[in-house]
Amino acid sequence: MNKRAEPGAISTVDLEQAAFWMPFTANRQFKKTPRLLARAEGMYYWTPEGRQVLDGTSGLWCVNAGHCRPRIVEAVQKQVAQMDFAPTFQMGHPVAFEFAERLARIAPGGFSRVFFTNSGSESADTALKIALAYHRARGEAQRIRLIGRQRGYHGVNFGGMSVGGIGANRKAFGPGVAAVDHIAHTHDLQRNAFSRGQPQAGAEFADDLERICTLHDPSTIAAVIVEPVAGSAGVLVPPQGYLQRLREICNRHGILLIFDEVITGFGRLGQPFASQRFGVLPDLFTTAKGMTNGTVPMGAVFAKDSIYDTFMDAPEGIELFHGYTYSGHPLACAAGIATLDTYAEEGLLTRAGSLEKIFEERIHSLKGERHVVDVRNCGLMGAVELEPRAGKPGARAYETFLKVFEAGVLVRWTGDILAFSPPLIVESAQIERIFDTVREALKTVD
Ligand code: PXG
Ligand code: PLP
Repeated sequence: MNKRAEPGAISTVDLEQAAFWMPFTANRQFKKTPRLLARAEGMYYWTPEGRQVLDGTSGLWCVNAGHCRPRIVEAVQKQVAQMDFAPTFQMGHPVAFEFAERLARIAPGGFSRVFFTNSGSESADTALKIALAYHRARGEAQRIRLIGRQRGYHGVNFGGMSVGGIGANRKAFGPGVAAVDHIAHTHDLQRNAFSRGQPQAGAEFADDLERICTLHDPSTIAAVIVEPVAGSAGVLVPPQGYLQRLREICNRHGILLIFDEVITGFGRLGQPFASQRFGVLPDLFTTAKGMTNGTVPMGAVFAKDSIYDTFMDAPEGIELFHGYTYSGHPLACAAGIATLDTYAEEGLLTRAGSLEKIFEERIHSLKGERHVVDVRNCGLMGAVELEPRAGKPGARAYETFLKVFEAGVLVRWTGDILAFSPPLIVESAQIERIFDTVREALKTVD
């Protein structure tokens, strides 16, 4: 930006020349008609002009306890003044050890090891690398194939992009990592439109993994990575029995199952993790986002004890040649501990369970509104899918998103889908307001 303005008072002229190359954004379009957020507290944002906006998306699926929670703010302030940074390669600091212990305590039994990263993307790449190195450590170095799922999102780094299944995120970037394949997604509007919670039909989508096993020889497959509920692709809830079946097939062939819990982790589905809600345990799972309530970037991979133990069975020395400068960053760990305290004090890791029925009633009340071809929900995650406008995919939902924002509610737009994931502190009147605002907007969108 050429001119320095007061914070929050950036003019449109400045923005059109802005240095900030924005992520996943139509830069030129945005910079002509920007939407800025300048302040946040609890369930709300405020624009630089002081307009209040109800947060229906937890920022970007991450601010699970609501914004600027005092305990977290204070913990970060205190930590930055005490020790800004310390290495975790061949050195350590107490707050990283403490946070890992606290995380292991809320994880499913048998997941007592935590590897720190700085984002969901890094968590995905870390989990894939642990899976490959694990098989190698056990003398199965031929297991090199990584299997993702159509419409999956595992971040934007090379590994996660490669197992990801959203075409637009891949097509500009070449072939990605070698030896990757994808199983079918589970979205089936014909059989499952307007399902409440887990759809009834479709456990057999898991059998697509058998097809891949036949194609490649299962003894060459290292891991399968899926989101328990797909988020980015528009809240695709697993059909009843699907995850169980995927687990069985992985067991049969010695394939590791990785759950990507970057969105589903930390209470989104009414339990700390989706594996606990669905009663299906993976071998590794990835997290980020809600781990620090979005305040300081951080992610983690949780490993089953037997996986960690396999690495520790090797001769003494560095067991895993992997890590980030900022793995276990003190500010992030301090934010994370205070986040877990806030979750515990307010019962937020299970609160989605008690709100789920209200959320389900309100979101499904949009059935029958113009353009709505599906409504789906699980925990405090939901989506409304619109009929695409002929020849203009995504345009109708984008216009709806803009109108909803103008009416003071932030929701998430992705293709022809609007997605909802409010902070877990949301009250029922606010849930009502989110969906009433969408209903009004839909009345005015062609
Ligand atoms: N895995 C999953 C399942 C995710 O949802 C990532 C990995 C990557 O995390 P990072 O922290 O590297 O962004 C994610 C992130 C959207 C949207 O439009 C979703 C995400 C991020 C940004 C936007 O729904 N998910
Ligand atoms: N590139 C260079 C030149 C580096 O020295 C490092 C880390 O030392 C990295 C990339 C990786 O950075 P990070 O550890 O923050 O992921």
